[in-house]
Amino acid sequence: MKHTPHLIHRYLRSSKRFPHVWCPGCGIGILLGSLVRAIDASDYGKNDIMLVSGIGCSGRLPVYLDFNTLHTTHGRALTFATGIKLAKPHMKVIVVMGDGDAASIGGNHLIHAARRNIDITTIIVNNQIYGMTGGQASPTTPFGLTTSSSPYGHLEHPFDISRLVEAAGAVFVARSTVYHTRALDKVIGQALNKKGFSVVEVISPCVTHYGKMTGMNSPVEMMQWQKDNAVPVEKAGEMSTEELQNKIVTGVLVDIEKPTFHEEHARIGKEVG
Ligand SMILES: Cc1ncc(C[n+]2csc(CCOP(=O)(O)OP(=O)(O)O)c2C)c(N)n1
Ligand code: SF4
Repeated sequence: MKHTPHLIHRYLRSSKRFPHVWCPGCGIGILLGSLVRAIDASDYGKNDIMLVSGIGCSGRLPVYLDFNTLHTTHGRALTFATGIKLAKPHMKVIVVMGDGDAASIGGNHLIHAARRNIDITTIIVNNQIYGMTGGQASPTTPFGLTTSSSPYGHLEHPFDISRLVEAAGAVFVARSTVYHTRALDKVIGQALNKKGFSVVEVISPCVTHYGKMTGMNSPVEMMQWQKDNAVPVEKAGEMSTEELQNKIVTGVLVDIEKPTFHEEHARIGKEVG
């Protein structure tokens, strides 16, 4: 790690933006720590980074971090980020979204950014619920769960976000929980160093809504749930579909090479002059 002043002073807008809005026991602050450590360990300086978010509890994250930041509209973070990357290709563009932001209203942008293989690192904070607006079902909410918007049980089946972006063409896909913090630091670092569309799905506890609705009434219980149910991808390969029910498969799920949008664009530019 570089010899820098303490990370809090170096990367947080401590004097301007705190106290933060997150509930006690929320996982988003742990992710913030992982992101800062991964950036600090990388070759990117503060001014190389453009951090973009939409709206939601997770969307608040760039508000607290002292990079070039943009807090955009719900579901549209990737569209702003794509524009920034096209205008400033030298910048490291990082997007942070909630599962609703990324896979519901922003789902179309997510799959097309992956298909396009634009060089953006996307962090999706999957707490399996709409946190900010009071616990409505999202595209990752389990079937049958009672939520604010499904008082008789959720009628829809959830997306597997990592598999969705893999199918759409992302070149790097990893999943971690916030409980496994060191592993999370590592996969974020790997995603930052990957050229092309990289995604880290972060399983994060929303204690206030998801915890309440699933009967996990404390941050400790939610952390225990992550600890007990995470299965490294290598081990998952030896398990049956039944054994993997309700498990969280973690680690690097996809790591492939493919030309990025910019590389193809530059190639055509040379060819046509
Ligand atoms: C266009 C638009 N539609 C709806 C909303 C209301 N809204 C704000 S945040 C949010 C969902 C938040 O859930 P998620 O994206 O999963 O993030 P979390 O709060 O759980 O981190 C919604 C529906 C909005 N702000 N803008
Ligand atoms: S509502 Fe949920 S996701 Fe939002 S800050 Fe509170 S615990 Fe975190």
